[in-house]
Amino acid sequence: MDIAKIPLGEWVDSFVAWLTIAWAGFFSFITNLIGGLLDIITNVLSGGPPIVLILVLTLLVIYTSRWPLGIFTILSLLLIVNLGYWDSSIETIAIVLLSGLLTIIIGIPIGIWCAQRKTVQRIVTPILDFMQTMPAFVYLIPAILFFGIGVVPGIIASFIFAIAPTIRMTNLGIQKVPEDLIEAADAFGSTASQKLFKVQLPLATPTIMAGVNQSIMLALSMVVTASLVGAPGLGADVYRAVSQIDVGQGFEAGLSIVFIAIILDRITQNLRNPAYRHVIKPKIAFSILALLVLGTAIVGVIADNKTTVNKNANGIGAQTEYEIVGIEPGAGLMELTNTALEDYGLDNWTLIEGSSAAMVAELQKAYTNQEPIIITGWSPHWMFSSFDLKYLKDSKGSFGGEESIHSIVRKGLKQDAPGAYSILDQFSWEPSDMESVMVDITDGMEPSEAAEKWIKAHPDKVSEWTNGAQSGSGEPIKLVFVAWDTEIASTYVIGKVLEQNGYDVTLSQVEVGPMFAGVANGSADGMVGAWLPTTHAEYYNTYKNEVVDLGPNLHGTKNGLVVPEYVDIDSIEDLK
Ligand code: PBE
Repeated sequence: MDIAKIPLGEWVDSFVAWLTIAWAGFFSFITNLIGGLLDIITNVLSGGPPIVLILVLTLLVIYTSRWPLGIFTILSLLLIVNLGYWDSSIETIAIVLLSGLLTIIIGIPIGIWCAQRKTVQRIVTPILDFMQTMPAFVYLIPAILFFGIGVVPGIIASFIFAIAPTIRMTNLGIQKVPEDLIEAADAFGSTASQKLFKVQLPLATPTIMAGVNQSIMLALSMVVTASLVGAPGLGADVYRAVSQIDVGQGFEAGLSIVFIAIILDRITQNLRNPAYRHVIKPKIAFSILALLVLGTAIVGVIADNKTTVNKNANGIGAQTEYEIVGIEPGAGLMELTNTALEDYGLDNWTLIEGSSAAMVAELQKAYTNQEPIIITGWSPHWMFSSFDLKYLKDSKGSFGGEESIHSIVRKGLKQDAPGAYSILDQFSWEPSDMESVMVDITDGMEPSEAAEKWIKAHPDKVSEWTNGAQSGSGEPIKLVFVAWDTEIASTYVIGKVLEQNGYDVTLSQVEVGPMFAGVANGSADGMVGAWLPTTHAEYYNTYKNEVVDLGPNLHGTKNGLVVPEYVDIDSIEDLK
């Protein structure tokens, strides 16, 4: 069949590009609004010492769901504090509460509208189906472009993913109100709004609350996904654990999520019919809670205003909100940046965890608007040829000096596939080679095409790598890599070369820790992305006895903090 591919992806790209520019004002309004609301919620939750919130939550659980669950609540929350996940938990609860609040504010009215108008329901239902089945990851991509990286795109994506049950259940609840009650209301001459607020909504409340409960649980299930674009909290802890293959941390953070899920689930399930409503009237109990929340919020806002006055409003810190845009939590560069923050005494700065792709998107966005931004950067990288950028001077040498990238293979590869082993061993090229592949990929070429193009243009180099290597006869070779632009380029090139020499090559994209661990335990045959001696020192030291280090395939890399030329600071010291 020779029908040209429908450029659906390109259409979506240009639509999103147009939205990003045309609606920039709207998006930054939403970003500030959601960011501001989240700050308030976080301040309320962390207003006092942890024990205060623990007691309040415990009382709330006892009141709504009886004392046995109260005991569970206090014990599980104390365990979270003990394990050191309290701050992350607060961040997570705040994110979930805010997403929940948004689904209520927006979802219930839409649900009511659906119940009242069949046409609306007919339009909304397929949209909801679409929103729920489209993998939630996909929302993250435009969300980064619209709302930048950090917590806001995470909240928006969670909200889109979570809103459906609230809308559906509101609609259902209202439609299920018995016909005779509606007729009676009509017979007494009630207006439409009297009917809605006095008959339909009260009768539908249990169903609506079931929807809200589900929405909140869905929002909680999004926390790990949201951390890929920089949302903090327990989700980020889990992501970091995966990235560094830290089983213990993964379990602890995961367990904390489970505890929070149970607590939030029970509270929202029983909110309407508290177990001890006969002891204390719900009105009184919830008024006390509301006063407490309001009081803390007001005190928090006042205290917040006082502290911001002290900050230098025009400095680079204030302009970037003291945020450095980072990459994958397990990357060596992240570790180096944390060391640098310590070395230079920059403890009021936050390093945002996310991914290389999210970092580049954020850079692109800031660059277009000529806004100040600080990123964690490395070379070789195409971003230096696409944008005017500079490294911040690192007088204390926290980022180490020039490094090399090593090829590392599993033990036993030499015996099993000697040809592949010697090709990987002889693989070596220059930063400029790597850059030309990277540039083609960023310009829209498929990585495998770009690799092929480079191989065709550099037959002498390639023949040095394959020199004397015996050809394979279809043996499988599995290379692992992390989705850094550098490693995408090198892995595809060497993968193609191995393929052309008779091997059946699979490339598999993983996180940093798994890349090393995979080669060490033999589930992968090799990788060409170990930055040494500094960047990946920790992983290298953990696994060096279980792998074969074939030495450098490229010299002259660099890591550091990077800003656009138009940002007028020159060294890391200037961040003080
Ligand atoms: N990097 C690129 C990696 C190594 C390759 C600098 C992002 C890291 O920090 O681990």
